[in-house]
Amino acid sequence: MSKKNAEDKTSGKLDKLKQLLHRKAAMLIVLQDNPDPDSIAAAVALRKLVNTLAKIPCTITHGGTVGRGENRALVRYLSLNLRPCSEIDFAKFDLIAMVDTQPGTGNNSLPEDYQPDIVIDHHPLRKTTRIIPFTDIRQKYGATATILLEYLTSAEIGIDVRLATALLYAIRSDTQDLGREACKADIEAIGTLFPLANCRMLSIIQRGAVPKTYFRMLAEGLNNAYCHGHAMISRLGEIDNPDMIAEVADLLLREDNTVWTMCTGIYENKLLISLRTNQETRKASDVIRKLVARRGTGGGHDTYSGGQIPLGKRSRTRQAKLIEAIQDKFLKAVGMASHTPERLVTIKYSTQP
Ligand SMILES: [Mn+2]
Repeated sequence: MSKKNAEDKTSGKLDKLKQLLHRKAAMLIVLQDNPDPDSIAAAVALRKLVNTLAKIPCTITHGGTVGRGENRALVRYLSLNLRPCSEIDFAKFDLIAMVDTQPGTGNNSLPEDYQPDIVIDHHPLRKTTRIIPFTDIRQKYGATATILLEYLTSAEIGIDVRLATALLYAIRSDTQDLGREACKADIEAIGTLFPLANCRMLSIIQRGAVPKTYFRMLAEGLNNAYCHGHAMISRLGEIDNPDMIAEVADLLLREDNTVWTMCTGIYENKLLISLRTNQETRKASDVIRKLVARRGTGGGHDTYSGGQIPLGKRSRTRQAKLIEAIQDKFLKAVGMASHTPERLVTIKYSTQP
């Protein structure tokens, strides 16, 4: 989409959005579970848009937890009061919006009997999203934050330093500094946001403090990593920070010969799966759907995706069997099933303080 087309599209959508906001009293913004910087920033931008256009108060909610140290630092910096979905009376809101996720993906906690009025996202359009009154799905965009920035610009709404910092961080983190699935609009957005943002704060957020468990899980992730040809698999077992599997999958993908990574972990009685790839022949979003087929839900982008499988009453042994089965499926899907696994690192605990 050219810049002019994108601008026309956004301004048309903005008019439609204004109509939808007319005479509404309260909006609920639903994020993905365990929200990442893109969903957090997109929500804050939508809140700003809705507050300014129609003076409608907004509540932002999500399931799961904000796990990653960087994301917690971002939430603190924004003085954001994120509410857990379990505390929300959904019937109280006459408008429900979803950003950076869509209904029925399995990665958000909007109850099934509620439907959003607004969905703004950059994940592939889902069939169930088509019936939503207001949608803006731009799969080519590297971040939902970029879409929201276009709305703010189109509505001529000023962007304060906190919002600019959050949006900048969102785009940089979703696109890994424009190296992953970024389009021209993301590059332009970064150009707009850089002079407005607090880059010192951004650096503080990115190097945010992490608890000791972070290093324990990281060590476990490395210790459990096995190379199967060009694919690498690791598992974390029971985790208290669901973002950790994405972090390990990202880290392992940096290995010279690795083109696919998978990391799993168990959180709130669900098996969580993160996939990463740096090749272009198979999409990570297709592979994850194959892995979770009939068992759970999954989705994502060309090069990164995630899925979840409810564990129900499975015993430990059956949980381990499930993980084995998922790993086998993964290796088959990426053509690495015939390789003998090799440990990535052997940690010798010989050095004593
Ligand atoms: Mn995103």
